[in-house]
Amino acid sequence: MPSSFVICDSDVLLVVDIQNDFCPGGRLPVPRGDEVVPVVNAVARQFRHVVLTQDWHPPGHQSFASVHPGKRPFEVVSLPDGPQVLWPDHCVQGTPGAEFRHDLDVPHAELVLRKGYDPSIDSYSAFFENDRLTPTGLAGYLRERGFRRVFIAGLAFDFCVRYSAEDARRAGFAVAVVEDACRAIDVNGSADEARRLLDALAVNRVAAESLRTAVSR
Ligand code: VGL
Ligand code: ZN
Repeated sequence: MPSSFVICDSDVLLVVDIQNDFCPGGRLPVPRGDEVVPVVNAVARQFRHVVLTQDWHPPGHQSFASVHPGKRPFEVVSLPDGPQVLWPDHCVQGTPGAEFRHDLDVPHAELVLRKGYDPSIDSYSAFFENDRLTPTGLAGYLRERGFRRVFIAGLAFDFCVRYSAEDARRAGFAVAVVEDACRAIDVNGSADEARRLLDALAVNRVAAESLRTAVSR
């Protein structure tokens, strides 16, 4: 694995779900999730091309424990598309919790991709809903723009970052996760599992300080 990465114009940074509900004080707080914001802001300045994702659920989404009688958040149920961790209500469309963190500062982001809007299915990955079949259109967008490498940062490392990295790899992109620009929820060992899986898929796990910008820009 290279020890530093020179960022070029065919690279894109995917910033995953830096939203109020995933930060302390939110409905599904990722421990120390707010700490990634300054790191992400600095990393994003090294990229010409940035895409932001936004978890964007309708009220009463199937992933919410509140719609499953007798179930509590973080319990796992079996849904038609497989096991589903039940979450507290979060990132409900149009609510303050679904807004980007106030200190996220990436004005040059070129696309905001919303996901999780189908009431009947969750969408951890920015590329596919959790049936792993229904595309969001992001792979086509990135290909059409000519990007070859996808760097990923944000929340949560063990869910939306992990699944997005996996699908980006399967879609044929080279992928690196900027690990210190991510934080994990860590339910039932999910953070370790995510690290193992990314290694198995040859997804680079890199540190923010190992990124360099090509001097020509
Ligand atoms: C996420 C759980 C539920 C995430 C989104 O952004 O990782 N996790 N919805
Ligand atoms: Zn969600």
